[in-house]
Parts: sequence; C-alpha cells; structure tokens
Amino acid sequence: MKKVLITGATSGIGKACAYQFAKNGFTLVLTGRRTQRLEEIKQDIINQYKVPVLTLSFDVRNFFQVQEALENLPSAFSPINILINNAGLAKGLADIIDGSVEHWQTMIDTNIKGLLYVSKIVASQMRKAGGGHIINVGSTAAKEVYPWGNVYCATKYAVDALTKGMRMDFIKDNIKVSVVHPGFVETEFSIVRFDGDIEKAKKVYQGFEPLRAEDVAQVIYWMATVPANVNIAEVLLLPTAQASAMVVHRKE
Ligand code: NDP
Ligand code: 8X3
Repeated sequence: MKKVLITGATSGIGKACAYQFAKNGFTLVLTGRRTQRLEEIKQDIINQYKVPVLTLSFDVRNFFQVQEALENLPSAFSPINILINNAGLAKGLADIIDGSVEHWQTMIDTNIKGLLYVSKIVASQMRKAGGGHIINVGSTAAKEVYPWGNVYCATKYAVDALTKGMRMDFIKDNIKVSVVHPGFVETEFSIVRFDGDIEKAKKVYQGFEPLRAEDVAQVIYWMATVPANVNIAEVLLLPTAQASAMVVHRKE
C-alpha cells in the first residue's frame, strides 16, 4: 500500500489527514514534536484501521534532526509516496515595530526552513524511487496579506513560491507538487498564535462556521488520489462564510 508522511500530525489538519489516509488503508509516517500525542494517535489508528504507523518525533526547524529521522526509514515505511508538508504556525499579530523577533524567527524557521528541510530529504528519496507527490499546506495568507499578519503571510507566500519552484524542478523526476490554501480552520492554530489564550483564539471563529480540519483533510486526500496523469496543482479552500482573508460574514 502507498506510504504517506505527514508533518505536524499531532493536531489539527495533520492529525485529520492521518485518520483520513488510515481509513483508506495507507501506511502512515506521522511526525511532530509532542511524542506522547503521536503515540496516542498511533495506537488509536492501529486499533481502528489496522494500518502500519511509524511515529517520528522531531523539530522541523533542526536540519540535523530531520536528517536523522527521515534518511533511514525502515523498509516497510519507504520510499514515501506522498509527503504532506503541513507542520506550521503563526505567532502573534503585530506591526513590524511592535513585532517580536523571536516570533519572526519561529515562523520563518518552521514554515519556510522546516518545509525545505523535510522536502530536501524526502524528495531525494522520491527521485530515486522514480516519483512521488508533495502536497504543501499554504493558506489564504499565501494569497493575501492582512494587517499585522506581515511575517506569517510572508512565510506562506514563500510556501507558494517554493511550491511553484519545486513543481518546475521536479517535473523530470515524476514528482507532483501541489498546494492547498485553506481559509479559517478551527484547530489549535489560533491558540498557538495567541500563546495559549483560548478565549482570544475562540473569537477568531465566532459568529460563522469555519472549516473543520477534516474538511481540509478530505480535500488533501482527493488531491493525493487523482489519477497519475492529473496534478491538482492548487486549491483555495474557504469556509462558505469567508470571501477573502478579511471578509467574513459573522452573525453576532
Ligand atoms: P495546529 O496548531 O493544530 O497544528 C500544527 C501542527 O504543526 C502540530 O501538529 C505541531 O506539532 C506541528 N508543528 C509546529 N511547529 C513544529 C515544529 N517546529 N516541528 C515539528 N512540528 C511542528 O494548526 P493547524 O492544523 O491549523 O496548522 C497546520 C498547517 O495549516 C500550518 O502550516 C498552518 O499554517 C496551516 N493553516 C492553518 C489554517 C487555520 O486557520 N488553522 C489556515 C490555513 C493554513 P507539535 O506541536 O507536536 O510539534
Ligand atoms: C491561517 C489563516 O487567516 O488565520 O493561515 O492567517 S489566517
């Protein structure tokens, strides 16, 4: 069966992807930093779906850790057929004067460098194997900048640019490269952005029905399972109540 590697599988969109692919019989490699959560998800998936699951706990910001974890996957879990570059985050909302340098470093190191590190290792295995599929998780923030979103949006614009670059560079390797750009999805994203302030995070999704992580996972699964000659290169996926990054119809 095909093997899918999902980064950021401990929560939100990545976790929903793990269940979506498991339900359809895929072999899973699940990654994230929170080891305990990875273990719980692994056990639950094995119990429910009886598919092989490998969990690897590492920080995508550390190239050495990425190499150690992914360069020598056990044969039952390699080569990876589908890579879902999902691990990512936003920290804070502020203009450049008030913004935190630490927040900028975290976002740039995770969303851009982390995606590059994982892609470098996995794409090299795909090249050797004669093909594969990389699906990047972008955002509406990759298409439109919003006030105080400056650095987060810049990292997602970079994901969009890297998607296009990789698609060109890997065309000869039979590696599809795609991107999904979700709008508001209620996950742990805003809790992380607001440093654990759950009330503030809840307000982001108040008065309208946001996407669920499962909605995004279904679309990613569809992108991953169309025929070999088809590449769903880019999907913009919005809640019905969202028209653009800033236009959301809220019923207060
Ligand atoms: P969550 O916070 O629920 O999940 C983020 C995941 O990323 C977690 O599993 C986390 O795992 C992992 N992660 C974060 N930093 C690192 C790191 N340094 N190393 C390894 N893993 C890391 O948020 P979402 O599910 O919403 O976010 C997933 C992706 O979707 C992100 O790229 C985000 O930018 C994007 N997105 C989200 C939207 C939303 O509205 N929620 C909309 C558009 C895009 P752990 O902490 O265990 O390491
Ligand atoms: C996440 C969507 O609008 O909260 O990428 O930044 S937004």
